[in-house]
Amino acid sequence: MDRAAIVHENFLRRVAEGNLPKGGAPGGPLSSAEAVSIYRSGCLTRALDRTSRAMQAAGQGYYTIGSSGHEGMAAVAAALRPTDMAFLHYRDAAFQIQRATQVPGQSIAWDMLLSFACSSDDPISGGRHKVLGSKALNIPPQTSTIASHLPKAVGAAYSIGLAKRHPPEHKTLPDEAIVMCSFGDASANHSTAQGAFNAAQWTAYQSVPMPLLFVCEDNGIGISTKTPEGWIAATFADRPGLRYFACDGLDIYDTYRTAREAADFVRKRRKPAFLHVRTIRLYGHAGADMPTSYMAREEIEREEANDPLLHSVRLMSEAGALTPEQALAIYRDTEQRVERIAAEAVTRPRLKTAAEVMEHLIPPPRPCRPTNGPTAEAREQAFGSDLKAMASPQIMSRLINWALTDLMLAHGEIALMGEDVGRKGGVYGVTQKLMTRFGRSRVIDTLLDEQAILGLGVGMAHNGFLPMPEIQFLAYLHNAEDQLRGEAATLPFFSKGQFTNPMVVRIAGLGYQKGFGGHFHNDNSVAVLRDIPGLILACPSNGADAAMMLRECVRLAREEQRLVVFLEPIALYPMRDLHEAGDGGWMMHYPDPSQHIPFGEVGRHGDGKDLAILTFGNGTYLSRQAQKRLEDDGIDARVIDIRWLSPLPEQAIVAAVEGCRKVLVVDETRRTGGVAEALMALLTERTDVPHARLTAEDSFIATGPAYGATMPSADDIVAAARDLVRGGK
Ligand SMILES: Cc1ncc(C[n+]2csc(CCOP(=O)(O)OP(=O)(O)O)c2C)c(N)n1
Ligand SMILES: [Mg+2]
Repeated sequence: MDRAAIVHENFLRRVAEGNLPKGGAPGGPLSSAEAVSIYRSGCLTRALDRTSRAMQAAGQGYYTIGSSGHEGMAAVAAALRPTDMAFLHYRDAAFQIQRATQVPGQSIAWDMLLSFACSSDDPISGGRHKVLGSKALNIPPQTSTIASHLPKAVGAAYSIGLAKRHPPEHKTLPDEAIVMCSFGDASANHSTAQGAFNAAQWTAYQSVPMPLLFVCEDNGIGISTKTPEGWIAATFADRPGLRYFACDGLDIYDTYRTAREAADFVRKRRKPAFLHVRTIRLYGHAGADMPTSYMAREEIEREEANDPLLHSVRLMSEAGALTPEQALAIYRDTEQRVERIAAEAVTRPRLKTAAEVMEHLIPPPRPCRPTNGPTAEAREQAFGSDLKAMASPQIMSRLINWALTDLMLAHGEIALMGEDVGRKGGVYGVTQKLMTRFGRSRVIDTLLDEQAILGLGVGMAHNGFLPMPEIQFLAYLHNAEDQLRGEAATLPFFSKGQFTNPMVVRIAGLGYQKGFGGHFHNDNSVAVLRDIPGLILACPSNGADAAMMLRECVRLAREEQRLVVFLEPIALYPMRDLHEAGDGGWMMHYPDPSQHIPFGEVGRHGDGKDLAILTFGNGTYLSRQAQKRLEDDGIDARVIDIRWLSPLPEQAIVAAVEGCRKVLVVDETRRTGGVAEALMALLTERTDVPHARLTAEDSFIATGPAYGATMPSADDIVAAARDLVRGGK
């Protein structure tokens, strides 16, 4: 017999015999009605676990990670409000079921069974993934990546205080709400989790509001690896800025009382707390896992003897809330009800085609209040003497700074966050004066942790803000990349677009800083960003474009709820001249705030027909230099700045090279996995024009005199263009 069946039989037998496990007396504020409600949620959790296994065995269900042993989480839900956003551990069916009792109009068993069946009727993911989650219950769906939801829980908690002072148009959380996130004991060790605890503590330590309840469900094991005895208490009981609470998760009275205390502490003091719920895991990690292969049978049976539902039956009986006979009847009724509903759920439609699966990769647009932009007085006050400087052309970093200023004036929901973005104004001065202009709560000097920075953005977006996190250098995105790849980008997919985290992530990157910094300050690889479904990657090549593209990126995030990465070529921030010293050819006038470059529109310089140079970023700058030299050679070239690196503006690119005899792709990213691969494929598939590419080597970047040796230079472009045009290839 499998362990799920054994636990079930034990329950029936022991309740009938009155052979219930010993434990403390029921105590605390839990009312009888509430205890019964929590017990019902536990029974439903148990029945769903068993049914999910039966469905899988019948080839009709696809998910068996259970919540059995963790039924006490229903008592945690009862201690919270449904408006407290909850980022849940995958074992928290009981939490979600109990929360459903707090919100009218829910059909939780039906909803969960639809998700086990991967039916397209599943209200949270539409059959895309088995996730807990519900819009009505304020439970955003989670990925399977353990702990990756904790950084955004910190962000969502931070957002509540800020939203009280600067309410964003799309605010979702009430001022008195708190945020809850839960995770397992093994997950608590993950560096992502540790980063989130630290970020919450670091924030609270400075007396900044951080109403966040961490809930650790300690069943003593992660798949097959035991957590050292006492480890969670030893490492969390005494951390600065984090109040520790502990309860017995097998006892719904104790769990409810302690969770109430913890929630009250967080709600009143606006400080984070850590609730340690000691629990057990019944029948292994998931359906396919055989705990007997790594645990002694006696140990497994000892745990099974401590079934939390048996504890609840005893406790409720002692409290006079419910007799064991009544408890047994509820258990049986629930089983039968779930079986009936499951029989119906498996008949519901499932996703079939790629188009159906992909329907929600891109979030839906949302209505936004129209804005006429800032008043002249507001601009005068914010810009001060910069207004005069607008009369003359400026370098790119300054134009981005002005664009950010205008955008922040126009949209109160924009907040910037990153390392050194505030007081210092960024490593390259791009965010200078913004903290003075908009205050510390909208221009946030964060701690040094990229996961925390992106998590802050994702979480704040859950509460209606339009975050613009900054990653100081492209190479430092990689340690935190999952916050974009696994978390932010998947959210609309997992939730049918019901939850979104629109934001514009600014990243300073790419190479060509003359001899400064070496590889980590000149990272020239964007492959990790280009294959993320739904993510928009923009890369300007000059200041005027940067300002107009940034406005479009903010519009895309604000109105279309898109996840956008704005890649700023560092080497072009201070660039003044184009062809010769003093020509000022790369300085631009600040475009009027009404001007945008629409998503997918490419830039074009010249309309020569001998050659089209297809490029972006620094490549545009170098190709413009090459273009002039080629002209002297009698080669008439046009330079096309593709601007949008993902998704590629395919139509616009094909149109822009039309009528040209040859196309040269100039790509400063690596030969392998670089943008040129996609451009070459596009030209092959969609045009008859002969084409070639000039790319960076598959190398890291050197510091010192060889800084540019592995990337295309203007000389290289000229040589490659001559070869291509004259070689008749
Ligand atoms: C980042 C990451 N690494 C590995 C896994 C595979 N994995 C799934 S659950 C799990 C164990 C988690 O144990 P714990 O946090 O104690 O939760 P429990 O399952 O015991 O409730 C592991 C290693 C994962 N999902 N995510
Ligand atoms: Mg565990």
